[in-house]
Amino acid sequence: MKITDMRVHSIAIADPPLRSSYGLHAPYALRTILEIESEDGIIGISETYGGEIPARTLEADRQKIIGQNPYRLTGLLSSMVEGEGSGIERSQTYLVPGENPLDQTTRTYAALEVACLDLIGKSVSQPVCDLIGGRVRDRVAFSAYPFFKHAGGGGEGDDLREDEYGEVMTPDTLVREVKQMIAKYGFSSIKFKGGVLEPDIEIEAIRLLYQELGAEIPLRIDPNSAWTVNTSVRVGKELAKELSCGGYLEDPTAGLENMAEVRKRLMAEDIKTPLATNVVVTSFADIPRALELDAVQVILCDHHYWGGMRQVRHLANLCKVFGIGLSMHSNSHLGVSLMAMAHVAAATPHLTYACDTHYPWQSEKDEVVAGGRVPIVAGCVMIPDKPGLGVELDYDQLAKGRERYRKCPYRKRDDEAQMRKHIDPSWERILPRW
Ligand code: GKR
Ligand code: MG
Repeated sequence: MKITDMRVHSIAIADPPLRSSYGLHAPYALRTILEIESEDGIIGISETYGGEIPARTLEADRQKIIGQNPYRLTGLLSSMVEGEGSGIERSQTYLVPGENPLDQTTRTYAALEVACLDLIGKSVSQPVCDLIGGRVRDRVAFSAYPFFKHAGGGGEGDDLREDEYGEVMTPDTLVREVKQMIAKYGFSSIKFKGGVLEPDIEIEAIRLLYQELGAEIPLRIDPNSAWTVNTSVRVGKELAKELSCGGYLEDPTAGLENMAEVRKRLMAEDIKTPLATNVVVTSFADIPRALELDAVQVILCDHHYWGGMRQVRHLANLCKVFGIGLSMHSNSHLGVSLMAMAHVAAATPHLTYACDTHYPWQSEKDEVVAGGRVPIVAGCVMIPDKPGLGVELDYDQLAKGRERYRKCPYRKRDDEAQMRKHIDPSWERILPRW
């Protein structure tokens, strides 16, 4: 089989004004949809980070891709799989995911790998999860992902989306947001994006969630490195009960050494809440030091920047050997990414937590998957009995996404600039803030 064509689509999708320690989400999130087509007309697809650079980088590899055998392509390109650098320069501490040049090739490789696997799956009539090792589950659990947010549902001008959750800038409204998400999607664990308001307010939000939902719903909080070591230890102590029922404390502070210090001080108080990360461990090269320091007890994988689905399965094996938990990270995305996440999760035995997903924040109006949004039922995505990723593109919807991209002024994610534009002209991302 030979690849005869490749199409790279830059699209924009409406995104609500969500807050994190990085700043504020823009009215549109950017994504790239990749299609590769074989000589017999089968099309493999994938979705990755958006904007100018990811699309340009994929285009730059066109000559290496056209004419290749999709079974061999990722082997031929395997020098791209690790990206460059490690530690703080490679981490997501200072750069939002998808904007670090040091993992650009890893991300490009992952997008190509997923599209090749989809193409192969479609040509041999097998689901992707069964090509990468075989499924260990048919239903993949995801967690609710509540954010503090300003009023608005995303989009700009006459292209506004419905504001399903309204303004959410207090613990009470956050609980309301979570209950709405649970009622709609049936989630049975919660990852709360903190690092936005004073730590005491975020502590109150977690306590309220615990009080309202009970100990059966695991809770996680992720301030994206916004806290000092002392604040992280204080929050860890104050929320020892609430986070210990299957939850974790995700990236409370910046840097492996600081994470290790938080862990040491919590353990000294007999608080065993695991520390999780998608910020300080983003490549295999980060793992030895993280283990040596006992800085991290849960890694959030993400095939989009860990170098694809097969690298995530290697990561899972490594985590199992070293007694580290594995969860999954997410950024704003559509159904192609959701299905890829579900397939790799389905084929990963050592996945010890429900996966993150931003999917509830996106709107039907922007979905590019034929047939509309991928259902999340009882908090889970089902692996359909269909070949490849199990989804096809809706080309009308894709064209609308391209048109939105053409019209909008955004070409990369810059949450700090959005914060200054809409909320506070003097805002700067200060780490640690509290
Ligand atoms: O969407 O604002 C956001 C999140 O903060 C995202 O950028 C993070 O990558 O979801 C992420 C996380 O778990 O750190
Ligand atoms: Mg995180």
